[in-house]
Amino acid sequence: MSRADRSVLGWGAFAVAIAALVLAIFGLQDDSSASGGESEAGGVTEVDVSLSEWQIGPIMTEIPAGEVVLNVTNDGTMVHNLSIPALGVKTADLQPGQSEQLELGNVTDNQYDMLCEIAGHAASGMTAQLMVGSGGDMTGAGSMDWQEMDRVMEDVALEYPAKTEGIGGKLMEPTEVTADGTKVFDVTASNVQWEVEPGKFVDAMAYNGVVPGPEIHIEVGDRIRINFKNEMDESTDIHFHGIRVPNNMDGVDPYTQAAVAPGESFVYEFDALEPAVGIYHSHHNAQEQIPNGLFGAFTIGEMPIPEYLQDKGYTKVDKKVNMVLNDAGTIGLSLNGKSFPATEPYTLRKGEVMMVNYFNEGLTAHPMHLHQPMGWIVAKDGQPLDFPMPGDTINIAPGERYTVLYKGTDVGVWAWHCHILTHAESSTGMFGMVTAVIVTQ
Ligand SMILES: [Cu+2]
Repeated sequence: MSRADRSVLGWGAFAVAIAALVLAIFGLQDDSSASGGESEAGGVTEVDVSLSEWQIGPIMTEIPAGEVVLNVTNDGTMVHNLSIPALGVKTADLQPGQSEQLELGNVTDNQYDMLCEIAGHAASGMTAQLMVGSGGDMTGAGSMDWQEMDRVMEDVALEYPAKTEGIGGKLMEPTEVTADGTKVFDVTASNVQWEVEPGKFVDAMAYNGVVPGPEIHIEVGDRIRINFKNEMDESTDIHFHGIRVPNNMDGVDPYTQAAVAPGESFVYEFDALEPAVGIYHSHHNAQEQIPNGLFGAFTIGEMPIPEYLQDKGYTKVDKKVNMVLNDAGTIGLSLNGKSFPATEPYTLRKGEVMMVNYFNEGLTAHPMHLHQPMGWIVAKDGQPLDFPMPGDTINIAPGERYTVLYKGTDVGVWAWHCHILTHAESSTGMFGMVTAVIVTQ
């Protein structure tokens, strides 16, 4: 978004509008921080902890310093565990219905993070805090009164849109178009420090240094060559998800090619046969490499506007947005590699149409909700729909792509967020998968 766009409302009005949003969504707070199932016997504090999809309850527990035992039960339907990294303790992987007593020993004043270590579960909401002794007074929401909570929330909201280093997903220009018309792109995977939210740099893996990797866009009939280089400290490869390619270009080592070892290169080359809304990503140690940043939009041609919507005034696309969802790895809950308040706002004038390609590169589904305007799904996984389907909340599973049209209708700053609330808003304000669409006159 340009500075000119940002000045449309002015920073002051923008901040006020966002602060109003905070209040509007305030009613969604849960009260699961209430402590329960905690007892002291013979100087040992016992706390009941319940694991389920996707939470650890209670989300916050305040206890005195001293000997602590957690009675951990898996009340969910999947395997979970409970880990407190700062104390170096962890239960076994518990089957549904199974329990374990976790002895923490003599615990001193502090605030301890608890989480499920099964891949993706913490990012999906399985985190909680143990506030021991005066540790509860350090930053804990549990000790906040409502005025303090409002103030903390407003502080975060006023930071939006916060500036961070690095913007991913911009359109990539070919480095060369050869005499026979082949479009050549250079893609390099490397380990980078990526600023997910203000001041929070994480160890990420990135294509051409950014998360998401730059968008590759070509037309049907184009021939593409990708000179891929691996500068990371582990092997990788590229799979073209949702793109029709010959089998030996499918990027599934060791079947369709050898893994691209650190320092090595591989050339992907194929013809664009069909329109597509796809994504290029790793297919090697993917549960880490993809959530840590190895993904980028890959689009071929254009998705058409169905006649039904053309009759309703959706005559052309004024703005195109790729929205890549993520929830795991070092990057965590994010939209296009950034967490609120560092997510990018989008502007539309009344009557303008925005085409959004949603991509989910995370480990769990995300129901993306734009307060207004209503969305119309015009393509699923790059296949155009003859008749669009409405959706103010659109559930996008891992690997899925939805192409959605939104037309600026009512002026305002409209929140745009994942509706799994543990991905969007807590007692310390909005975070993670939250941004906004600003509709102006
Ligand atoms: Cu979500």
